[in-house]
Amino acid sequence: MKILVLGGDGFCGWPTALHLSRQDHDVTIMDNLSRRNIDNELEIQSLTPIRTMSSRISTWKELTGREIDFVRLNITEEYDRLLGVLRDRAPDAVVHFAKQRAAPYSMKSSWHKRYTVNNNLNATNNVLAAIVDTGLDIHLVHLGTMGVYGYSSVGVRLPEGYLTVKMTDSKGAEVEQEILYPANPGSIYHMTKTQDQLFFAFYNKNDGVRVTDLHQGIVWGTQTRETHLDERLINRFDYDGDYGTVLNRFLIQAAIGYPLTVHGSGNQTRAFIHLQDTVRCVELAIINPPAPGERVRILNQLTETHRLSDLANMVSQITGVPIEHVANPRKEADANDLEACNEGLVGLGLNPTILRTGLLKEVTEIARKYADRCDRSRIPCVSHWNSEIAARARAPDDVREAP
Ligand code: USQ
Repeated sequence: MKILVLGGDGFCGWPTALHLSRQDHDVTIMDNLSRRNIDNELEIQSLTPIRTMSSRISTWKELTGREIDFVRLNITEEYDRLLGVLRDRAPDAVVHFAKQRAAPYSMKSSWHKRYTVNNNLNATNNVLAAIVDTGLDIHLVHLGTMGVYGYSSVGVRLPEGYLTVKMTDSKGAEVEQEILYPANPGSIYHMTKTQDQLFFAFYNKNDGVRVTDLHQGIVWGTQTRETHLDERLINRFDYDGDYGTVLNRFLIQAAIGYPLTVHGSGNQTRAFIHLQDTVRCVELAIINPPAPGERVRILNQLTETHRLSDLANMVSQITGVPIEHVANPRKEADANDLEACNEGLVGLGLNPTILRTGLLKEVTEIARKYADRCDRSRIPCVSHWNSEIAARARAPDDVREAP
């Protein structure tokens, strides 16, 4: 198949592009390299030494003989070029990773809120409008988030995107309808993902665009079978307070002997998936597109759920590094239950990587190996969700609330 990977330079996009290329798909990456520019803005670097895009692509060709094309393009701002590339390549599928994907970054300031909204929403709308303009039947596979459902305990297994509701009509009869599960975002970033869902529903209803929206949990791990082939293909690893996600942060913290930073009680429960399973899920979504006329297909992309304190305990037991409960910089429930259906992707053939077996390998192969590139001063989370939380963080220790 011909596949365009938007955001193919990023943490999930790069390994996905390689995986699809290895499966003999004809892959083009489109990216504006914004993630590398954000590294410059934040004065931070990936723990792993990532190479330039041209070096990545030439290494891949040298090792496998396969070509990956690269188009440097900002899909939020360069609509005509985006449309031109879509017409020219006529892909069967477009995978859409091209987003500002960090919740703390999206909450840093009003500038970061506005950037995240402008960038993410216009990116999605432009891709959909361009697909319609081509007149081609292109399947859009989007990387959404489990965060669209929110993290309040509801006591039921979260469905895959849709919820059946019953209402009473004016004559007293019961009416049943299937609606998108009520959106409940916990950050500006997550809010853009909830709005993406409305774009998909509209373009699907109005123009018949075929869309698969993958509601992904928190990704852990760094390498996939393909990025592992050569150090020049290595994937990025973020550990800083803005871009590092929780389990990968615990892994590098353990590697450098930094007490594991559990926010608040640690009784928050979240969904997780290993990066190797991410790339497999995207492939499964591409090769099993929705039928023409089918509504937006929503699949929950997670393999496990864990309480953060259980995760921290697991890493602490493996490495002997202690846990520190720090004041939570986010406005989020201090404790929640989470159960979610993932039968869709399992039914298509996903065979999950289990966290307990992969953790130690990740600590030794990545975190310890590159520990000398870690800047300890960038570990604390300095993005506070609102002014009250920021003021509390600035207060002297003796008046600060215990977590
Ligand atoms: N947390 C800690 N300690 C830390 C960092 C985070 O306890 O050092 C906590 C946070 O307070 C939060 C949880 O860990 O309760 C998850 O935070 P995270 O930074 O790992 O993940 P999140 O901000 O939710 O976002 C990440 C990705 C995003 C993706 C999302 C999936 O950056 O792109 O959409 O995971 S999900 O969480 O399922 O919505």
